[in-house]
Amino acid sequence: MLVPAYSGLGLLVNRGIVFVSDLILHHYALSPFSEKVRAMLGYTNLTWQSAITREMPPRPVLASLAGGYRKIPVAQSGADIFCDTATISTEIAIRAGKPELARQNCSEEVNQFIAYVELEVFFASVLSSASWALNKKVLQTLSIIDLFKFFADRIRMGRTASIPMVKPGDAPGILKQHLKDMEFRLQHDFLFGDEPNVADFAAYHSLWMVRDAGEKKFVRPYPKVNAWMDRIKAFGEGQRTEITPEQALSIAKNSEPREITEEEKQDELIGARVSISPADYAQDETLGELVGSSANRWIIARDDPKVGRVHVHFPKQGFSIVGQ
Ligand SMILES: N[C@@H](CCC(=O)N[C@@H](CS)C(=O)NCC(=O)O)C(=O)O
Repeated sequence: MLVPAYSGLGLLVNRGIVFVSDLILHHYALSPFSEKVRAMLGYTNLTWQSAITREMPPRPVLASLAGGYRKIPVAQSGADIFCDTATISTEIAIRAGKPELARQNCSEEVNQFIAYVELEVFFASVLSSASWALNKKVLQTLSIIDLFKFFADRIRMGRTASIPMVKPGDAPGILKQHLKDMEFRLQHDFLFGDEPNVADFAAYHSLWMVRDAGEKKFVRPYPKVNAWMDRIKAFGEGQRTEITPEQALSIAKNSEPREITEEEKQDELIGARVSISPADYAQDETLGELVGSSANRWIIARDDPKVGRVHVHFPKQGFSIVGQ
């Protein structure tokens, strides 16, 4: 059965109902944070359009849509562009009628857990997933030369980070401690109960990188973690259709950004030229005019010769804003 998103039927989401959504996801296969979103789209059984992007810049289409922001994934709905999985999750939560998929609707404990698994555990997992199996997968889309450029890019990203990065020698220890902790935590089907919330997807993608993408054995001794991962994997990735990045660009060009509410116009910086950037790593800035601000997000308007006006949404948490 097909029902439009926003219909209010979101509460009835189950395996049999497909929710039609307008979301486009700019992503690549081996991106763990993209896997987090794909798994959420699977759980909510939303329709979505997939625009595959390169594993590293230059990404000209994304530069037109999101400005300097360089992390992946980026989501899009017409001329609205969503940076960071925090804002993307909120968009999914709204469309699916599942508020527990947005971190601002979850407890402090859940938020602290997410902060830990998405920084320290994420980097420990990426470092621990290095393997020939992973290289072979990467080489399906990158040439050998690009593979070296990819490593150089990621080393540069680590060196310019403003947070202490996990040292390669510490990574396996951090990962093993996390796995023990997860095995202990998993007293129900999901981390915080019988239904998943955003924390499950936040914890899943790093371990997916280790177990499924890197094919490393770290997760093997933990039966509850394996069973939990299999449950999330079984959600699939929703109803996906492929489009090219250029098609996504023309969708943005032929759309108007959604209206900014009166409530979102109350910030004293509204109307100012600002730059917004992640505060942790890959801190490349996006410039524009601040047009909206709410408890959890900033929205800036930018004009690009290829797409015209777009609104770019950023979470407040983990990002910094500077007036120009
Ligand atoms: N806080 C970001 C983290 C995103 C992130 O680190 N993504 C990785 C890929 S999984 C990335 O952007 N790596 C650099 C790149 O792909 O250019 C989010 O939640 O979206």
